[in-house]
Amino acid sequence: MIRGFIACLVLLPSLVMAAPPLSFDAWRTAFTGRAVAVGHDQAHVRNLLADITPQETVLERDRFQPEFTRPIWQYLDSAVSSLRVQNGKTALAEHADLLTDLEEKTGVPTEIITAIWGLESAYGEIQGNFDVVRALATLAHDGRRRNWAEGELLAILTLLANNDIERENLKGAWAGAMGQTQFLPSTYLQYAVDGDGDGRKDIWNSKADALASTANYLRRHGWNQLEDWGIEVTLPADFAYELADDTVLSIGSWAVRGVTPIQGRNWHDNEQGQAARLLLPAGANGPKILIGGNFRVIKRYNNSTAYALGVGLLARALVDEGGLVGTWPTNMVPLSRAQITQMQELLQANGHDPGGVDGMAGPNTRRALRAYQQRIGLVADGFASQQVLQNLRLSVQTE
Ligand SMILES: [Ca+2]
Repeated sequence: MIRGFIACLVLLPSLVMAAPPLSFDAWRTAFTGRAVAVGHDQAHVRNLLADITPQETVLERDRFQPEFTRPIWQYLDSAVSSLRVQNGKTALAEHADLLTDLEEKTGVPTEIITAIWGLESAYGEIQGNFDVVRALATLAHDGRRRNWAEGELLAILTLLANNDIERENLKGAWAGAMGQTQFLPSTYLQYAVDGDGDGRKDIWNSKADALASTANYLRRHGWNQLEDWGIEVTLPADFAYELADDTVLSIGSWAVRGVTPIQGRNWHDNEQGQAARLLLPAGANGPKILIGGNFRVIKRYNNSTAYALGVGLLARALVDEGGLVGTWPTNMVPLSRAQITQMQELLQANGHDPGGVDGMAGPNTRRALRAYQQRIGLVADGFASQQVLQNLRLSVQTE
């Protein structure tokens, strides 16, 4: 908490400079005009925003940038905690008929639907108590994400006009994710379905609606029932690590390069033609997983590798399939934002483009790291470690 507080203080000068140029009333008037211009009823828009005031808590959450990102193994400890597994097994058993029916209709396994339910809302128990209209109006007025937040408010106007839910039930998380599925309003409009057949799509109060909506979302984003989300593998000692992350190959081609399923099983014939990437969530010293299209589908729910891995591993735990065999390098000290920023600057100085300097080790930074590691003869796993930062610092000093 203290560290977060200091980070906020440090950020304050830039926030003051970025202060919204509009008063809240001026924004409300301008937005009402924009909503009416795209066909919404003026009285409805005015009524929706009549008693709304900005909410400071929402802005604090939006501006919070922790100095340290939690290592993926710590995230997974929480995502696949014994409590979440236990509650998930109970939920899976309790709603077996419903979930089996959804799997037959959509091809999405019962345990994947359940795992997403567990991570999004603790199986419906934690949906968020923010008034979604107020939260989105706050973000729209603030301006940093105005277009996005206004688009979500327009979706809410449509949702209310459709009589899908009462205004007072529009509760969710601080950034507008709603109900047991944690759908944004625009996602709701596109993907929510009526699972229990009562004519309404109530992702807040109806488990049948919520689970059917999640299954529908995954199916519509291309879930392939013939493939697993990921297969843990071992790599040969001389493996070309620069193939990690970006390169898509058939599993047959990975096999030719010595990539082998864990525990010595052979590749199945039906796996050979599947397209897959190699995921190294903690670099060469952590578990290695071939991921296919379904991993990408899970990331459409929440664009985070840790989240998708959490869903996949929780799903396996729910049906007692066991976790990863590879161990996490838990003794590694994660890089701070400041260190990642310095690493990105040093990559630039070495002629490798990290795609901007933002203190976050994203895909472009990992790609630049792999190129740098390959050039100087390190294992090119693209993992942002203290060791590679040290190498970069030395490379500058010696030039
Ligand atoms: Ca319903």
